Amino acid sequence: MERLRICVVCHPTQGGSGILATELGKAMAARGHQVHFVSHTRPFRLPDDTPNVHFHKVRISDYPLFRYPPYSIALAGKLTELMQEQHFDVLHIHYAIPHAVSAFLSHEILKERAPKILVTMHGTDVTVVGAEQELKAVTGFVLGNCDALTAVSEALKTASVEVFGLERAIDVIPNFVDIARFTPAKRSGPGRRALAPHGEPLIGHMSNFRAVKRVGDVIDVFRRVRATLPARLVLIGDGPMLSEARCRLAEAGLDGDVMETGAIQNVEDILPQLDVFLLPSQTESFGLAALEAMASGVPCVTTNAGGLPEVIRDGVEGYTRTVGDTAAMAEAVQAILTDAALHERLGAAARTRAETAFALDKIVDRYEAVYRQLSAASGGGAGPTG
Ligand code: GMT
Repeated sequence: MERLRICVVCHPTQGGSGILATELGKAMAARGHQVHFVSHTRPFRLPDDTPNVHFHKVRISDYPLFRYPPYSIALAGKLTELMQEQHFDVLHIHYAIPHAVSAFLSHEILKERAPKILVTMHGTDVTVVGAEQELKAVTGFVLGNCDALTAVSEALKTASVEVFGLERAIDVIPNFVDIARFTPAKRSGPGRRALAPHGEPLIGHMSNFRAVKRVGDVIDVFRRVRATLPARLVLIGDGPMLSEARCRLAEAGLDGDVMETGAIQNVEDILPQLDVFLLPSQTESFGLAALEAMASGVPCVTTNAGGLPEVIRDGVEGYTRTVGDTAAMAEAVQAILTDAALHERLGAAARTRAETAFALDKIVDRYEAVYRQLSAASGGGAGPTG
């Protein structure tokens, strides 16, 4: 099959949209396609030496007149320049804001010389930021006018129609996980002892520690569980709410029972050591972090917000509870930690669900099919223009 030239735009930070974009790009590169990432910083999970992968940095003006550097315009300029020199078959935009606007602008400049644009909506680009009054009209316009549009869950598709009034095809392509990399086989005695020297049960949370993750609820659930059990908390990642979480843990006298990993690359070594994964988010279009825990054989306790119930079925692979109901979430965590048979059943079901519904190859096939359709629709690539 013909190799594709794919241009990917994403946020490079530890957020799920950037991680999904990076893992998808790497998977496409492993299939022999040429993948060009464009962002202001090299994406978090993108090693320097990946074959078939290229990184293009967007430089941002720091002219003192600008209180807010014009990143959207710089990105549009970079895309315009790249599309003129490269033979891209498709431009894949992850997270609508501001990337889809920049892509639209560069497409307007180059017209038929530009490749077709696929936009993948990830979550708060629709449910939080995209819904802000100042951003809504422009975001809705570009989502309505890109060549193909995908959402990572049915819940996000529904939200995008409600927020923007979209009347167009939206394909739901769920997120995926590499089930060879995230696996219960990596659970080990030394790995667990490094986190729980006295063999205590391990409760974990992984996120970019933004307000939407309700990190305070992670602490409150942990506090409730600790009132009856000698558990330890593992916090994976970094972000604005982490310092507040530390204060809350210290106030509760639990700061000695916590292990912080910071923003690490090898989360696949930590997740399998956990006994429960906690994700009490206010809103979550999908919950990629929970899926990585599930593939690692770890039962999840989450809220039932957004697309989480499409990933974790209540009582099957874990438990989903109402946003803010920390008492119910703590009860679910305690049940899992005190009943070995339940823990084993939920953990095995979580792994099976990751394998059957969200394994990398099947989902990457679906994106590749969209890329090929778009490439064919633009005549098999926009071609270098010189
Ligand atoms: O929407 C966001 O908050 C940004 C994004 C990110 O970069 O962290 O997260 C979203 O995209 C992930 C990948 O598709 C999903 O797994 C997350 O559920 C989603 N976050 C939210 O909806 C809060």
